[in-house]
Amino acid sequence: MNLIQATLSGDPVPRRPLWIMRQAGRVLPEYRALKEKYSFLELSRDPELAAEVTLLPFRHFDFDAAITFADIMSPLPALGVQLDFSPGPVLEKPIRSAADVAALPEPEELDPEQIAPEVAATQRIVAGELPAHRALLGFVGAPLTLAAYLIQGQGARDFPALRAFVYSEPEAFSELLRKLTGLTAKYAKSQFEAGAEAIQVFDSWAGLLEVADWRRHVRPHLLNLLDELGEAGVPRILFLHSAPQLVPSFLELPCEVLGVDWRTDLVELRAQRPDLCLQGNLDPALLLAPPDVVRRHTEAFLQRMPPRGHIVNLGHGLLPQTPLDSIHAFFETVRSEQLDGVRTA
Ligand code: 1CP
Repeated sequence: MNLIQATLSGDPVPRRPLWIMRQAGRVLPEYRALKEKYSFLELSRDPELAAEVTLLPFRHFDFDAAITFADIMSPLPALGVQLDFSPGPVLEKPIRSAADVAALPEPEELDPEQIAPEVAATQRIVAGELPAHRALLGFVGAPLTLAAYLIQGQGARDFPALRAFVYSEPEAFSELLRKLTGLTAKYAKSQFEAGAEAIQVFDSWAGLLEVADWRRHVRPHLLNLLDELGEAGVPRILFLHSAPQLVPSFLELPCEVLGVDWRTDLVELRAQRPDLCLQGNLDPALLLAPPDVVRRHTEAFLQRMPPRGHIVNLGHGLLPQTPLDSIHAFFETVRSEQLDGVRTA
């Protein structure tokens, strides 16, 4: 059993598990070298290459988990959506009307083997190569976060096109989230079957709507997704970013692990929910500071945050310009902690 599994099941661990969001990508010199030869789509659609990128971080750091190299938008071609990356996702034709939503296929019509089959293929390769002490994680985008890119057409500050769509076409918005939920549930289950030991649900843009609108339009679909994964026995890591107003609501959603960004006090969250595994959550920008500053803040964080049921991570993905020296300082500080026999849940 690896440390992530032990933490999830409440077994004693010698230290807290550690992985970092975006550990496989742009901070690594080997990744940047591959990007000279291949586009993101070429890398992510070739299972051999994607498996190689998934494993690249281990040349530098003995993390406790591998995160599959893919993108939250990877399953969308199964809905007939054409995508490019520059560097973030860009849609040829954003979804802007009820008719656009109606034209998307029903989830029941989707063959799971046709939803980003390269991702399961990547995971089968990685699962065969990963030593048993490391966990393989899969991931999906949460329905709202996927809808944000689909409607806006690309990343944007606060996604105004998405918010306008919720006001002008609330029923079509709900239909869109229903279809994305069906797609995402099938896709997550196929990753689990291919060897992913847990699935992280990235709700990177969870906080775009006011709380009442989120409750009415978004929560039911997110709950359906989490319930469906729970029924299939898929361990769920639910991550929300940029949504401090929703942390209390997310605490009530069914998941095995809740991950939050750096704006939320993880120690307070632990006090509220002693039973739930928590993931995170130092500020990724801390790793732009000199290594001794990284070390000092990481030590202080570990001292404040009780170790039981804690998976160490940053509060969001590594920033592209993060120096490897700072990742080393973070990694070494977390790894040097010794917790003989602490029960983790
Ligand atoms: O370690 C890894 O890099 C793991 C693989 C991974 C993951 C987990 C990639 C590769 N993307 C993601 C998830 C992802 N993609 C999220 C959720 C996590 C988060 O909030 O950061 C989101 C919001 C995206 C969308 C996306 N894809 C962006 C952000 C764009 C924006 O303006 O909002 C970007 C830049 C991409 C492209 C992408 N995906 C992954 C990489 C390495 C890249 C960069 C491509 C390149 O190298 O040119």
